[in-house]
Amino acid sequence: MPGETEFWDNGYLVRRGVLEKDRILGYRRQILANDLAPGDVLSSPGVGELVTDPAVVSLVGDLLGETPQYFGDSNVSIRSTGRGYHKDNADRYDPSAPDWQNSYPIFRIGIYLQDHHRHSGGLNVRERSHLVPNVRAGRTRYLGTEVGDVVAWNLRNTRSANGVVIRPGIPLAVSPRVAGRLPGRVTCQPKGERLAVFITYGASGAHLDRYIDYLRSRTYQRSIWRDCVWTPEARNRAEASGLDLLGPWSAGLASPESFDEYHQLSY
Ligand SMILES: O=C(O)CCC(=O)C(=O)O
Repeated sequence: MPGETEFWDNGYLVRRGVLEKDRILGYRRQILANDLAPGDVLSSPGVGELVTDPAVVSLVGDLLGETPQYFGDSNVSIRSTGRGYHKDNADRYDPSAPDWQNSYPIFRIGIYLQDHHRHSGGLNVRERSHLVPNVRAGRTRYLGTEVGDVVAWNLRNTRSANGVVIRPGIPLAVSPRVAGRLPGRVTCQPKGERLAVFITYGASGAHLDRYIDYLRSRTYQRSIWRDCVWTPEARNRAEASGLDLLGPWSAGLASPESFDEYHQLSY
């Protein structure tokens, strides 16, 4: 198995202090000023630099053990309040489906633009849940990230947004349902608006082909792809950091049908 054993065993990894705090706080200001282009993250000047960042791409390349592929699956999450255990791979609950036949080299990077070590709102992950095709298994862990940290998780991993830290600063690894019932007076409030950048990378191969086919079937992703504009400068940055760029929309998006909700592809 390529890359860090911890990542492939647990299904996620937190790498501390990968990015400069001041730079991340600058992106935070950019997002709060609503200075974002439509499309994926790479289409935005400024924060789009995260997609091609040499430290991020190098971390991803180490975990994959080969050249990372980027295909326009990324977004800036602004003030999300949702919770709920979920996976994001193509075949989430079907053990016989292709996604579960061997290791799954597609994962997402999460960069949280505020503190979640002493403040609620961090990511909850279920340990080793990338090995089970349901969202019920795996011990829940709260990831108390700080500004500058980078989280990587396998897309088969089960997770939930908006975890909680209780007073005076103790992370609480509880289910989304319990988290949602805790009275505000016992929890540490989030530090300002909850902002995060999510970027998906993968290794070339059948899993990635299927994941991209799955994305073609999702309405939200087709609309992101329609608005993608990758400047020559962004492409040069990708090349310099060793990232391959794919443009799945160039093969056309008119068919097949697209869905608003999760829908498993046939196989
Ligand atoms: O908002 C979050 O922290 C979780 C997002 C997530 O699960 C994802 O983008 O895959």
